[in-house]
Amino acid sequence: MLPDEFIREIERIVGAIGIVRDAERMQSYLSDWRNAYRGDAALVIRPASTEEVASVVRLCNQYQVTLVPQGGNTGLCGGSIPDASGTQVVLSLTRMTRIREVDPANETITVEAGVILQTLQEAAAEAGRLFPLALGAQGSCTVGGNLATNAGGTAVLRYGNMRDLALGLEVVLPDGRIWNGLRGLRKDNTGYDLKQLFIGSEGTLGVITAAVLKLYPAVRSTTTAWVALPSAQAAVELIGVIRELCGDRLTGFELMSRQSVEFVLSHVAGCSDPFAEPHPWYVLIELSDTQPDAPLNQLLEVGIGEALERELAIDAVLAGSEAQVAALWAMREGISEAQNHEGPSLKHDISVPVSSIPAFIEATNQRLIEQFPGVRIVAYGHVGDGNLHYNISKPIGCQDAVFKAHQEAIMRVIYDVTMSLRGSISAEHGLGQAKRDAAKHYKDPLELELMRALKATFDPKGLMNPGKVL
Ligand code: FAD
Ligand code: 2HG
Ligand code: ZN
Repeated sequence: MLPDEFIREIERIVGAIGIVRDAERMQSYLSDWRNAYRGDAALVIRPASTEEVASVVRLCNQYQVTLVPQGGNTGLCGGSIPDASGTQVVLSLTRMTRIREVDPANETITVEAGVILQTLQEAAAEAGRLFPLALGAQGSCTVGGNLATNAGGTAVLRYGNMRDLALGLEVVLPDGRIWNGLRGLRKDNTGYDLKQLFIGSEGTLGVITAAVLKLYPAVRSTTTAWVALPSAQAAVELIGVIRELCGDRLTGFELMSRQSVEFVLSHVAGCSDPFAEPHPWYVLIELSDTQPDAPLNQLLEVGIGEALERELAIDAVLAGSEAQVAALWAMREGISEAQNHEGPSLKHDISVPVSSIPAFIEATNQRLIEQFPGVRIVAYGHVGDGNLHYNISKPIGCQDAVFKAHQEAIMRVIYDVTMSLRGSISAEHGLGQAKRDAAKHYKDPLELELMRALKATFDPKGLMNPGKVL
């Protein structure tokens, strides 16, 4: 129970509009979109400015109340969900939605943490620029959440992840002080790069309230192809072919197993297989250019022609209209949702060197099929970044509880192979609560020790998102 005077003081800071106490209205803040994580909270606080965030955090520090920062609540590791105690406070940034500045000459945009990613993309487009982060949840995830998880998505290959796109941050520290690091500099070698500590820290070091982000020239032509492949090895070789031919115009290269596509075909309305026959693997390739009439179709046709000749590809279609482009991306972006219809999915967001993707798939598939007959392997993702979503659905007819009992053992197989290939157990989704214990097991003890030391320096009372990451 929070003391009455604490609640009165919070209400004085954010007003009645900035507080949610009603049990029903609180529900959407207490579980994630898959309903995989559920918690409880004493209060949801929704400040509207950096000053309000600072006053709230200062008060929480004074009363030793623990805080869970939350943006669009689309994270996949339960990082934005409070624990079950009912004593934590959810700090929602969704009312901080100002675009503070667009500076086209500096190619930057300064936005508050609650700005929805899609709104940011639209604001950049209005200024004749591109903000390149793109992911399936872009209609509801926020810039603060993107930064706090160092989100990746489908254009990392060309533009990098959120870490590469941020030039400056404004952060409310766990004691309520405001760090104004909103510098739009591409060069700044004045010691440690503090913003990088907050990026990817999943709300455990402070509350990100605003950021200066990089803009890029607007894209004026794109071409998109859906290619059927005989193997994951072919995908890795095909990236090389396309890259050599197209250089930086290669913007997206997304791999999907047949199982992934089958789930989409079964569950996502309006999707249809571009080919008459099923194939083991598919890639969605996107090229883009800043010139309106760049010869992207011809380039991609040459690349695919070479791939067909070398038997790296079996078949291919180039999208002939905006509607076809959207339909192909809908197949790719629909996998997450489609898999939810098949019961609980065990998510493993791994990365290995791109060259090791085939070895990873071969070794893991083999071990899983041997040890857990019937499991359905839904492997897909950003193969150009060496990042696979190696998700597992239960065998047909298996009870959820029976399947979930194998969760730990399945995870061990996947992460053991990942680590044997010098990979990572979280490529882009973070650790949250989902992978905190696995990180303890798989991360270098020295790295964990340094992380704990940083946490103790920034947040000595352990008030910021406890139980997440560490
Ligand atoms: P939340 O879920 O609200 O929070 C995520 C974490 O950040 C939590 O730990 C929270 O405490 C912290 N946090 C949030 N805001 C702040 C803040 N202002 N200050 C400090 N900490 C904060 N991710 C990818 O990387 N690539 C993808 O391709 C991708 N695709 C997705 C597709 C779907 C359909 C879905 C549902 C998710 C996908 N994600 C992807 C997951 C991704 O992490 C989130 O979509 C997004 O980056 C999180 O933003 P959010 O605002 O929803 O954050
Ligand atoms: C994607 O690339 C997202 O589609 C979601 O990162 C992955 O749901 C998943 O496992
Ligand atoms: Zn992804």
